[in-house]
Formats: sequence, C-alpha cells, structure tokens
Amino acid sequence: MVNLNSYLDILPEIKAALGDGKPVVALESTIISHGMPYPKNVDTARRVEAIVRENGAVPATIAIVDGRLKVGLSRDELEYFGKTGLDVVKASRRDIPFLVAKGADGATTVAATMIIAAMAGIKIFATGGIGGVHRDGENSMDISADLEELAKTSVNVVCAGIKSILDIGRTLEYLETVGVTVVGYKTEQVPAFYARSSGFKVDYNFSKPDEIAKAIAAKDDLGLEGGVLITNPVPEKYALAQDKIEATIASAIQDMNERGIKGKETTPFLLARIAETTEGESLETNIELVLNNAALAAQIAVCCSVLSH
Ligand code: PSU
Ligand code: MN
Repeated sequence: MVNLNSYLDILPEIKAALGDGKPVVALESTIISHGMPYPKNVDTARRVEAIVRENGAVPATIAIVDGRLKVGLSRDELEYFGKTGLDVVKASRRDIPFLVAKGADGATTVAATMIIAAMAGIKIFATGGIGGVHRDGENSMDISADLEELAKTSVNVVCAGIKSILDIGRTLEYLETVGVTVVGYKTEQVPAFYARSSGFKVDYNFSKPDEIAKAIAAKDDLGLEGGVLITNPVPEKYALAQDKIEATIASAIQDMNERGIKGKETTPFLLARIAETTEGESLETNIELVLNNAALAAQIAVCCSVLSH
C-alpha cells in the first residue's frame, strides 16, 4: 500500500512500482555520508542502485532533504550526501521529527531508513552492516537504536551480519530478547561483516530467496510486527581473515576511547580508522558486501511481490 503521508516525497517511478505491487528495495544514506569516503561512497551508492535494478527491483535510497522525507534521491542529492559527508546530521529515530520541523537535512541510519520505508510501504531494505551492542556496551550502554527498530518496524533488512567492532554475542542476545529472527542466507553461522563467520549460529538457514519471502509473508499474515534480519556473508573472494582484522579493530577501539569519542560518532570513527589502517582493503570488502546484499534484497523483493499477487 502506498502511503501518501504529506511529509513524504516518493519519486514517481517508486510510487508507481509500489502502487502496482512491484518489487522495491530501500537503501540507507548514512552509509553514504558517514560510512565511506567521497567519492567512493557516491560511486558505490550508484552501483548499488544499478544492482537492485539488474535483479528486477526498483531502488529507493532514503534520506531527509530540507525537512522532507525522501524516498528515492536525485543524482544531485546523492552527490550532495556523499560530498558533505560527516557534516550532514546522522539521523536516527530520535532526529526525524526535529529535522522535519527545522526543514533540515539528515542522512538516515538503518533505524530511520526503516521508519521512512515503512511509511512508504517498502518491505525490503539492503545495507552493509547494522548497529548493535558495542563492545563494553554492558558498561557504556551503547546499544544502537537499530535493534529496537528491528523489533517494532516491519521492514526486513539484508546485511552482512554483525560487525566485529560490536559485541556480536550480546547483539544476538538482544535481538533474541526483542523477538527479531536472524536468518542466514546459505550459512549456518552469523557472518561478521568483513569475515564470513562469527562462531555464532543463525536462527534459520535458507538457501533460496523465495523461502525467505515465504517466512516474511507468514510473519505479516500473523500480524507479528518487526523486521527479520537476513544475514548474507561477504563473497569468499573479498572476505578478510577474522584474526587479521581483530588487531586492527582492537587498536581502533583503543584510539577511540583515548580520544573520548562517544555516542553516534563511534561507528563512523571506527569504520574510517579501520579503512585507514588496512589501506583501503576493508573499504573494498565493505563495498563488495553491500553490492552482494543489494542483489539478494532485490531477489527477495521480487519473490515477495510474486507471493502477494
Ligand atoms: N555499519 C556499517 N556502516 C555504516 C553503519 C553501520 O558498516 O554506515 C551505519 C548505519 O547507518 C547504521 C549506523 O544504522 O551506522 C549505526 O549507528 P549507531 O551505532 O550510532 O546506531
Ligand atoms: Mn551508539
């Protein structure tokens, strides 16, 4: 169902696809502004949109521009978010009404993108990694709003697992508590973003996009709110060895603590520091896994669309 909420600007192509029950995949904008350096971020965002199309769905990159909730960005808007980078507000749930009221811009995190996607009637969303419980989160209470959003907003998120800058075990416990199913696509183990496995088991392992679409349809038919987290391991060719990346992550976290970086700045700082230390190797992995997720999300969206007809 297309929601014509007066705060939403849905690009005509996306609105038409939603009206016809055709597959649409939501994409976030924090990954562009805060997740990768310019100009690779813009280039990646365009490649992601192209891969969604190649797999039969319409891409809908989501952001806030002049206080308007944008579902689908123009070429110039995409460029603007990439170029402006950290100077754009990283917008999560708590920021949305304030940016709207101020007529300001915001790059939407997984949580905020889910909210806007749900308003527009989009069910499938592709990203790289979600936020989670940070290491030492039991003391700092740094737990991403993404987790609560997955619990209450019915948008299904395809990601490359839980990044090892986070406490993977506690993130999975949190998801279990709030009732979020963690699905593995062709994997028994939860992938760890840069690496293909974390040592933790997924709740359900599926090897076909239509099996995932059927589970999502059953959840919706039963009126169970919230999103399924679909984890898709980075292709073998681009995976980084867990032990190699661990030392890099540990020193990035130490550096972050020494500088007193907290709150919403932590994830962007760690991603940039890891990319720097690995001389771009982690960035390459990050790009490849996002492309891989976009393809799977589009395939699931196609199956969901077939099921609902
Ligand atoms: N993980 C990544 N790249 C990203 C993010 C996470 O590998 O760009 C972004 C996403 O937008 C995610 C957000 O929703 O960081 C989580 O931030 P926080 O931990 O502050 O909730
Ligand atoms: Mn946080």
